[in-house]
Amino acid sequence: MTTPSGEPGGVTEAEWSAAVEAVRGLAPGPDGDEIQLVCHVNPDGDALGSMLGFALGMRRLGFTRVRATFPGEFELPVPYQNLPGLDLLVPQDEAYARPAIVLIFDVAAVSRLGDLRRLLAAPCVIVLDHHASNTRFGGVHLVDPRAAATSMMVDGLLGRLGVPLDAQIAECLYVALATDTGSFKFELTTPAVHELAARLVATGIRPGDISRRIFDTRPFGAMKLAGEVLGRACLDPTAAGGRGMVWTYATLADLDRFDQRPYVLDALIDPVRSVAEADVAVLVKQAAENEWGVSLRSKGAVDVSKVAVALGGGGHRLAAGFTGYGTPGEVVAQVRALLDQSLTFST
Ligand SMILES: [Mn+2]
Repeated sequence: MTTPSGEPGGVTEAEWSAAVEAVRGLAPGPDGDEIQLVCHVNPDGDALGSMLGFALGMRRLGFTRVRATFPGEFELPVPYQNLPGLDLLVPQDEAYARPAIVLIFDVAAVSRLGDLRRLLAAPCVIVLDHHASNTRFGGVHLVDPRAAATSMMVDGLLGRLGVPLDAQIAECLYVALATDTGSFKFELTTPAVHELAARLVATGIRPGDISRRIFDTRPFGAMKLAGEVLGRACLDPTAAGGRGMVWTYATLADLDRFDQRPYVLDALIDPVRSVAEADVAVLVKQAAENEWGVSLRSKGAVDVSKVAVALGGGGHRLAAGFTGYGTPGEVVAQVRALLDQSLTFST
């Protein structure tokens, strides 16, 4: 048996069986067990797509008491406002009080659950994730750091539960897979990723329409905002032992000036990380006064998950994040100080 990454290891057969048996032990129907799904704060395409795809799968199995939620303000980025299964999504204060089972999607650490960490008291907690920094909280761990997206773990579990992929489930899982692989460009884009994508597309979903909606549609103001944020980028060629770092920042005042929501900033890490003169790219996004959400990317010389974990966050070797405090300059200085210690090879 292989894992979703297509290689042996990762998730054991005992863990898959524990998850399957936990779900099969639940009572379906309108008087059945309450099933609570949760993903991380500020949910991205993988978190939402994986969670909603699984929620729809549970409905197909006859479970009617299924709710999905995430911590914090109940606001979805515009590109995800057409996902199938959104009727199963509720604000965090409408999550079940005492669900029989909790399934957690794309969450590497309890800090990403906010007030919903109370759900960890449920009798059964299953964690589906692919972050190398996963702290192995919860009861059953379907965690494979070599999987490109949490949606691959969802596909593995739905398959073992006998749920066929239909177009609605497939659209959710495709959005998850396409966003976490950067449209099938990142290093974990394995044969298993394309094999799953092939099965998803075979259900009749339209990848062109989905990609246009998710990746290639933004308000005019978002484009103008991007111009300003990219225009103030700084290049530090001596950082990371001479491999270089490029960084920029965006404030809440920037968002206000162009009347934009925070999600429009997420895509800006891509032009920043394309800079040839820098291995490391940093995007510092204001969350509150003196509080910043920091995105880190590496081309390979630096393990940015080490930097993120050292600063209280997490992620993957080439893509990670953390919450920073102070001014953008102070936050970037903290990153810079850790970069030399996080080089993955030296020349
Ligand atoms: Mn993910």
